Formats: sequence, C-alpha cells, structure tokens
Amino acid sequence: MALDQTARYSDLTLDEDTLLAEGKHVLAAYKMAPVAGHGYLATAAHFAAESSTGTNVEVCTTDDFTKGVDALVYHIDEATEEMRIAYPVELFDRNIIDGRAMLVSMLTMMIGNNQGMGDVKHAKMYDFWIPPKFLELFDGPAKNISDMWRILGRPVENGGYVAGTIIKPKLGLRPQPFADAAYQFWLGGDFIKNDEPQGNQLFCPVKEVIPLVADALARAQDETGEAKLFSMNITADDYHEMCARADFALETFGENASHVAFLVDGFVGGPGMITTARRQYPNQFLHYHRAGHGMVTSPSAKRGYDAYVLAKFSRLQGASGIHVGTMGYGKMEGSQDDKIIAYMIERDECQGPVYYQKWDGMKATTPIISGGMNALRLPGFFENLGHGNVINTAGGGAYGHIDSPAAGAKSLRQAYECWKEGADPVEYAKEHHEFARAFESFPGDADQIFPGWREKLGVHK
Ligand code: CAP
Ligand code: MG
Repeated sequence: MALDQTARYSDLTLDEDTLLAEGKHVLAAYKMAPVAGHGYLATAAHFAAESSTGTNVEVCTTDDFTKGVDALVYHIDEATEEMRIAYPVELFDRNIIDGRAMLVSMLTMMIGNNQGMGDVKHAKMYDFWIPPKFLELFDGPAKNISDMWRILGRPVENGGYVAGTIIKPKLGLRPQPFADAAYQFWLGGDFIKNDEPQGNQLFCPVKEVIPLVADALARAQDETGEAKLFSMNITADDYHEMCARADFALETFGENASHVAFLVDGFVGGPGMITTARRQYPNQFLHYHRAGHGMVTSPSAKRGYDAYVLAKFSRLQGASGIHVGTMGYGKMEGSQDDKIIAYMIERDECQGPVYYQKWDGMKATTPIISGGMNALRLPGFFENLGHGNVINTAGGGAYGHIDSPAAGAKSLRQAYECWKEGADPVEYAKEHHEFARAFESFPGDADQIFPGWREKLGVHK
C-alpha cells in the first residue's frame, strides 16, 4: 500500500489570495487524473512530494527545515481534474555566478518525475504564477519587436505588422538559390527567417550562404530604400557551435549586424540553448522557434504543459519573440481563444486561465504568427487578435504567390492595411493588385473565406 502523504503534502485550508499576497510560492495549476483505484488527494499529495522534497516513502534524513520547503497541494476539484500546487520559492535552483533564477530548475520539479509516476494517469500544467521577487531574478527579453520597428524606421510603439517569410523549400536549396529567394522576398517584405531545420547542411554551408544572404540584404535595402531583417538559425547541440555560427553572422553582416536576429529551436534544444543565446548575444533579437512542442502542448496530449505555459516560460527566459500559433487561421492546431497566449506575453499584466500575472515592467515577448498563413487568412486573424503588432512569417503565403515572392510579401502587407482600414477584402482587392492575385494564388482559401470572389473580381478560370 502506498504511503499516504496527504497530511504532509496537502493543506486545503491554504487560501490562494493569501498565497498570492505573500508572494513566497510559485503557484501551478494542472489537469491531473490518478490511475484507477488511487485517491485523488492522495495522488495529488504524492505528486507534490515527488515534485519537491519527497519520494514514495518516509526517509530518516528528513528534518523540520525540509518540511518547511515541501510543495503543498492547496486546491483540488476531482470533478474537473483540477489540482493546484504551491511551490516554495526556496526550492528553486539559483545560479552560483549571479544568483539569478533558471527555468530548467522549475521544469525539473514542476514537470519532472511527476510526469511518469505509477499512480498518476496523466498531468498537464495549464497555468502558473511567478511572485514579484522571484520574477525579477529571470533575464526576461533584452530586445523585442520595438527594436525591429526602430530599425525599420517606424514608431517604437504600435509600429504595426512585420511582413515576414521563411525560406522555402524547408531544405534543399544551395547557397545561391537560397540567397536569391531571400532577395526576391525582401523586394517586398521586411523579415526573413531560416526554416527551423536550416543550418549548416553540406549542400548549403553557413560559410557560403551567409555572405550571400548578407549581400542580398544589402542589395534589397539599396533597391527598396527600406531596412531588411534576417533571423538566422544558430541552433546546435554544442554551445561553441552556436556561438561560432552567431559570431560568423555578426562579422559577415558587418554594418547590418543589428538587422540579424538569432533563431533557436528552443523546445527541442531546451532552456539552456535559449539562455545561451539570450546571455551571449543580448543585442540581437532572440527568436524562439518551438518545433516539437506539439508533443506535449497539443490539446490531444494530456501530459506536460500547454502552448500558453510554453510561451510564458519563454518570456521569463528572455525570448524576444516566440511562435504562438495562428489561432485557427493557419495550418497548425489552434483556436481563436489562443489569443490569450499573445496577450500574456505582450502585456505588462494579464489574466491567464487561472492566475493574474503582473510582469512588473519585464520587456514583452513578441508574438510570432506562422504556419500556413497567407494574405487571405490575415484579415480574420487580425480581427480576432485585435491588433497587428506581430511578426508574421508566411512561407507558402509568399513563395506560393503566383507572381513572385515580392508580390506575396506585398499581398501580406496589403492584408494588414485592409484590416486596419476596416475594408471588405474583396472590395480592397479591386484596388490592390498583389492582394487580388493572392485570391488566385490560393483559390481554395478564397472560396472558403470569400465565397463569390470570382464574380466580384472578374476572375473566370
Ligand atoms: C511555417 C513553418 C513554421 C511553422 C511552425 C513550417 O511555414 O516554417 O515552422 O509555422 O509552427 O515549417 O511549417 P509555412 P508554429 O508558412 O509555409 O506554413 O509557428 O505554430 O510554431
Ligand atoms: Mg518552419
């Protein structure tokens, strides 16, 4: 019979408002279900034990101080599989080099062994709260979209939509075709990212392609009279490799080095990779790509944590921007309610699913919108979100435009202008060629979103 740890690791008399006011705990809300035959509170208490000071049996070395830093279950609702735990801030590991906090310590406890316990059927964190005095120990973002707006020559407040793309195909371009694709987009758009797997493949070595991209950026700036931005993937297992790529890029882009963001595949790479980029290159926009996150964040996954929690983690770590999905308007999983993810990382305070989080002036992390987007899908997206102060990267939406990548870029920007003016997209298309040609580029989307568009735009094939 398992040890009943309820008495030690739960206290349902704890008042959440008091815990919030005292600010001595990180609070976390999970959807948890015990394995059949295991009591709900007993399993929750065991979960809290394993996530803090305990194991499955009493140990002789426990003393009173130990018990003082136990994580405590302070709320359960078996009917809704709701479990909330208070983690004393003292539990979390601090850097010896500067005394600051680290995300990996939170992960290894709050979403660590508790993910594989024999009495827990599944548990998934869907909100957490950081008290003010602990929040200030996290790096937070050094740069964000405001720094991009400054480079683009826009107001640093409400500077608006950043029209971006991802060099497609995802892999397989050699250096010259890669740089040509970048140049073609930059003739109409603002921002280009590497696709998340693009790095130093033998058919497209960094040492060959980055100089060509830097030249393409410079020529596109000269040609358009506009600043251009590039987000380079520096993801690598080895810290030294990451830095070698980053250093090479900064040296190669030279006078345009401030136009370079660094992209890190932060979910598969892990927190250390994000913090390496954040701390080694604080002058560069840190672009958090979350490829792989779906394995835990998908609504079909019942373990780990959701996309909202991932985005909130990324702001603590200092991501300048993180992909937040397309809220039901693109190709990836998502719904309109996912806009709360954007609001939580871009505002200075926000009500999450459970906790109201104040960020106390920590810089915002910019929502990055990507995944199956094109000009036709954007007006509805902006209407749902309520603003366009985002970075959008549309790969298919640019390189799939029937005229050119530059036309694709212009169609994206026109979609934003259309929404800002509150214009009917089909009417707007009559006066904006590239946007109109997006209807012909993506006829399936056009038919679904704007039925009857062909007659209205005089398109007959
Ligand atoms: C989008 C993308 C991004 C996804 C990531 C891709 O390309 O480059 O990686 O958006 O998803 O590889 O699919 P398209 P998320 O624009 O051609 O779809 O942003 O949800 O993390
Ligand atoms: Mg991609």
